[in-house]
Amino acid sequence: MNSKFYVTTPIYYVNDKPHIGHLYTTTMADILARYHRLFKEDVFFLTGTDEHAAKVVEAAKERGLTPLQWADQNAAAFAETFQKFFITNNDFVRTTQERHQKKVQDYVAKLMQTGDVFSGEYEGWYDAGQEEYVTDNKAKDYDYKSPINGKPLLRKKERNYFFRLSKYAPKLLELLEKRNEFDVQPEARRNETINRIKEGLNDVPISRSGTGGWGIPIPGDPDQNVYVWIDALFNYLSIVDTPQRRHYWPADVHLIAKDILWFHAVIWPAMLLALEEPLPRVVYSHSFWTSEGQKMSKSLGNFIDLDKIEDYAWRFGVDALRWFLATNGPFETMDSDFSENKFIGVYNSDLANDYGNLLNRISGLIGKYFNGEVPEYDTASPFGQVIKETISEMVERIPKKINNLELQEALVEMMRKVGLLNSQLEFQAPWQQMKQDPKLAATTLYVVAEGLRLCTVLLQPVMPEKTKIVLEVLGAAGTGTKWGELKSGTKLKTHGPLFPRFEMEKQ
Ligand code: ME8
Repeated sequence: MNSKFYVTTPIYYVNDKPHIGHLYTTTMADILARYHRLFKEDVFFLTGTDEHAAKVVEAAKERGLTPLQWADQNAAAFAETFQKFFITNNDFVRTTQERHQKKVQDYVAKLMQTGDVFSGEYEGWYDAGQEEYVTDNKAKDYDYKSPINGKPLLRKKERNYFFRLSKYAPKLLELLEKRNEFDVQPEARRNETINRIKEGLNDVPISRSGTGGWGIPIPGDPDQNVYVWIDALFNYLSIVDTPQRRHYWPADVHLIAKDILWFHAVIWPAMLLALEEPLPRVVYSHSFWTSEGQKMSKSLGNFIDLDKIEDYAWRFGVDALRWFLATNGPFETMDSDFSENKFIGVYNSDLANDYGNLLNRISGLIGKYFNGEVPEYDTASPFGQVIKETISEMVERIPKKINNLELQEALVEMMRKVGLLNSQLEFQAPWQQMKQDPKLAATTLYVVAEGLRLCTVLLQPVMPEKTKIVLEVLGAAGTGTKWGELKSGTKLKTHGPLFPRFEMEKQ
């Protein structure tokens, strides 16, 4: 078997339906998974829902439902949304599933045995909305209010089980310096993590009491439940901790956003060290979408919720939305703004004018001058050789970029090549060449069509639906990444406009 690739997304809270942020991380993970499948790797892609939060109990109560009924509805909304957006996850974990709960109890029991989990008492400032204690210094900075929802922080004292996080600080620092076993990316997030560890790590509570039975009981102490964050982090391991799937561990990429860096870059690897498990190779933490220039918020009315996402997909197609998210999203350390104008701009320039138009022109010209059949190609043609070289170089570079998680750069490069093919077509002007040298015109059209095919093969992970159409038009379904797989003599299929230009007036 080829090498394996295991990619995860955060598991999302089920207190509400999915929004653009959830779809974004999951789409990026899907694109990575699809690339690794294209490169013939054994891929496992996991997403799912985090269900034992106290806010699920509250939201369910407001609606007269049990927590599980409410979780069922929203978990289904996540799963259905992901299907609609062509997400190819191999499994969907729900933390209320028995397969997960049992494993979590095993892991906690093991840590109790080794002494890395111990019983104690904790007092501190608690942010109930985030289900998180904040340090005394932070609480003061926040003026004893939640930075997320503005509600007062609670002074809370509880008997808890603690995880001996402090013990693992030196090892974590060493690993983060070495970067060959475990890494946090991008660089700015790694530095942030290192600085935070250097400030000193306290042992952390990993259980809660008084959750009304909603959660996973601590083994041997049913009054206490496993803290929802610890429960959730374990999903990455629990779901592959079976004889058939064990080989996928450790994860190759945990894709998350910056809001949950602490848990993934510090707590999680320390727990894995305590369990004597190998660590994930990379925790990749992207930034945030804002909307129409502001932080997304329901009260501001700029929240990109499921209805809005579906509206975009309906007007422009799922592939167009995937393309926009993938190329204009906050994958690096800067936040990105989602605005309708920007979306339409990207749609028209990349998809209508560049990609869709190239297919139109190629099929139109081959239709007009070569009876719709892919013409013969003179391999000695200098123009052909130049195009072959640039496209082949791109084909070689893309897997490296994908492996290095330079996803946006890879996609931008592909679309630039599509642009180059368009301008070369214009420059070569096969409609003129036809008059003097039809063989030259044939080569021009073959070479540009083959370039389009190769770009399309590599664009499949981002736009699975439209690229399928393009490959079918070119009679090249199932072809690979070698130059020359487009067969002369193939009859092109007819097609409608791939991405019709969107005129603002049409709205
Ligand atoms: O934190 N821009 O779940 P969650 C980009 N259950 N991505 C965004 C975003 C935005 N504006 N808003 C959310 C939790 N996200 C826990 C995780 S994992 C063991 C437990 C995405 O429903 C991003 O991936 O609040 C972020 O990390 C995640 O949704 C948080 O989802």
